Amino acid sequence: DSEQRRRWKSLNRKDLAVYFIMGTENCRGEEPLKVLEEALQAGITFFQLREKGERPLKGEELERFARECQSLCKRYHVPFIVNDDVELALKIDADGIHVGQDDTPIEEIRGRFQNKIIGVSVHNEEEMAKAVEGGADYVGIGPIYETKSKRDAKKPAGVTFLKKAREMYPGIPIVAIGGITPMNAREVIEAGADGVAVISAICESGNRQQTVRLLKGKQ
Ligand code: TZP
Ligand code: MG
Repeated sequence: DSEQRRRWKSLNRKDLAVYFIMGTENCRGEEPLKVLEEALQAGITFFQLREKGERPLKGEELERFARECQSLCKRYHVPFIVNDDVELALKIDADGIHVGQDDTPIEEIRGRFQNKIIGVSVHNEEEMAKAVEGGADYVGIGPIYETKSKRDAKKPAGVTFLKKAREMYPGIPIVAIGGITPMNAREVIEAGADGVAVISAICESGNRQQTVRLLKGKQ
């Protein structure tokens, strides 16, 4: 419907080109804010704070860190999205929230995120339909390839469902995730993704400028 279309329009599909996801556990001893700033300088177009793992920041510490990430993102005009944590996202006025299938259902959050971006992870047609009908602004599809960054990740799915999702929903912004690197980014874009969501490709890169450039499909 028209309301749906307006929301899709407000999120520019190009904005998803290089969607960086990070939490303190992904930075392997490097200063997380330095990793984020280098990624921003390199030209990431979207950022999601995903604080997980054995010793995640919590409470005030998490809030302080989230606000620091947020102000860096603001400086570079990059949307700042919070993974899972609805209350944190609202408290600090993040640009949006990303939820998986085991998180708060979209119907429960839509009303509280009227003017914010809602992303949903989907793995099949049924989840996709629910997300789109529920008002998701974009969907994440994956893991496409083998990933070591998500403990409970499903088996790599390849691009089959991604292609199908693009055919079924020509207008919805789609980001592909899971094991994406400069070597295989082209395959997922050709399959219909608007962009690539990565953790390790950027966190573990020795040259973030070059990695981001390559993820954008440039030489
Ligand atoms: N969801 C599906 S795969 C994944 C998430 C959060 C991890 C992606 O990390 P990487 O290092 O880019 O494979
Ligand atoms: Mg989740």
